[in-house]
Amino acid sequence: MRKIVFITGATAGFGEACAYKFAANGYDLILNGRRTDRLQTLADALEKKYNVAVLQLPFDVQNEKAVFESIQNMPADWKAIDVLINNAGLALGRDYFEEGNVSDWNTMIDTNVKGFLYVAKAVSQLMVARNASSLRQAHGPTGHIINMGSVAGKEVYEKGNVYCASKFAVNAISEGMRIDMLRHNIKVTSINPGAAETEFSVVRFKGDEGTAKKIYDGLKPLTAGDVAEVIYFCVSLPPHVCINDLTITCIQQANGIFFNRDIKS
Ligand code: NDP
Ligand code: 8X3
Repeated sequence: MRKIVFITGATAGFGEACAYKFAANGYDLILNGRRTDRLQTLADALEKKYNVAVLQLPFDVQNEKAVFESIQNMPADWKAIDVLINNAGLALGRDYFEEGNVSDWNTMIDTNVKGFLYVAKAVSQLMVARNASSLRQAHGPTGHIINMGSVAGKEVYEKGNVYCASKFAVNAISEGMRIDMLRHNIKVTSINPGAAETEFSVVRFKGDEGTAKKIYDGLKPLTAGDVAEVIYFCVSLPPHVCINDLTITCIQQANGIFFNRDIKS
């Protein structure tokens, strides 16, 4: 039976690693991001290597109209989405609150909270519509939504203020979705990674690669592949089992605040 995964933020980091992991396991893929050149390169590579079908769906998750229109206008045979990986997001800046940049705050809230909500709503509506089919119900859950949280959504750290708030919001929305999706037989899993070396810190520090690298000083951080493995594990469990909330860090990180940077593991 055909399986479809929809991944936002697939042009880098966790999203790209998930695209490879799910393609390797036979999923057809709907891939989103803003950088269309990267989407094209990724789609070509996945189609060639794994013989899967890829639908490129470029949009900015901040653009409400683009999100809803793009998802509603997908070809009908792509609307039977099994898994949503609601991953697109970013941090911008790491400043004391009173020195924070309001434009950075707006972008983080518009992307990590509002964009995240638009995608979750548009895709969950499609999953709920499928739930009306008794044929699908006979095959177990009618959808699995993976929301990308963070350790930053579990504890607030110094200079994390608004980014942490956006991930606390993801956490609260995941809890709410999980309750409201119960009656639709849809799983909701919140994944909360700690430090992982992707493009995340380069974006956060606006291209300052030196500062971005310092974040991982003395650490062997998570890789995007580590996170993709865990996400795939959550999705591949039996139909009646749901991991609701999962925090994953490297061995040198206890939570959003405490690290042991002395050991090179
Ligand atoms: P990357 O910067 O490597 O990737 C971010 C992805 O999000 C890119 O594909 C980017 O694509 C996409 N994206 C960003 N803004 C938008 C937008 N407005 N519309 C559509 N796509 C967008 O970071 P990560 O892979 O590390 O981060 C992915 C998620 O994981 C984020 O939500 C982040 O907050 C979270 N996270 C990251 C951790 C880390 O330490 N790396 C730890 C915990 C959570 P494009 O630019 O092409 O649009
Ligand atoms: C990304 C992890 O610790 O930089 O969400 O906030 S952290």
